[in-house]
Amino acid sequence: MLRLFVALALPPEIRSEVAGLAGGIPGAKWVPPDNYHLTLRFIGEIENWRAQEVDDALAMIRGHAFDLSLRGVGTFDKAGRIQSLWVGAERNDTLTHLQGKIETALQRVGLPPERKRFSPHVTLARVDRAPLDKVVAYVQAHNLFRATPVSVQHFTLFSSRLGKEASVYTPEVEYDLAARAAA
Ligand code: 3AM
Repeated sequence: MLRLFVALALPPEIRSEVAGLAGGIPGAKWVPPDNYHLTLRFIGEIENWRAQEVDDALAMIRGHAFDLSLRGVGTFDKAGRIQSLWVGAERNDTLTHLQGKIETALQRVGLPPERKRFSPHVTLARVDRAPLDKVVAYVQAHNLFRATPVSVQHFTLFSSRLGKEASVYTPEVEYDLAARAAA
């Protein structure tokens, strides 16, 4: 069995820009910068033969390169309780389109549809144990964050091993995106 997800890896320069945001909330569990990624589709535990089908399906996707601009911070909550803190991504039709193609490809090989609406983000921290007022103040203070735009030329199938401290994510396969035509 493999635990898999499809995501955009982030280049080291962007990881260090984002890492500059970490800190300042007592009780927060910050994601190690090596683990930063933008999830396109969480797959979960699947059999190896099915993982092969997933890989084949992803390899058929014809997507286009695009510029990714990370900006702003926000939170996700569960049952009214704030769970995670993230950096958002500027709206980008090429990214949305790519995510849609991945979703369609994975449903075609028999994975159940993702029910959650795609909300592109890079998780910064788990904050379920942090005081709410501190998280709110943090979001207000960092709302204007903007990273240098980065050119995305592939997407990646990652495997994930759950660790005690942090999960270990391993890029298994990279799928190239076609270069944009010169303007
Ligand atoms: O991209 P983020 O950090 O929001 O939380 C996990 C992480 O999300 C999420 O998949 C990404 C890579 O691990 N994840 C983990 N378990 C999940 C599950 N059961 C899940 N997403 C949905 N359902």
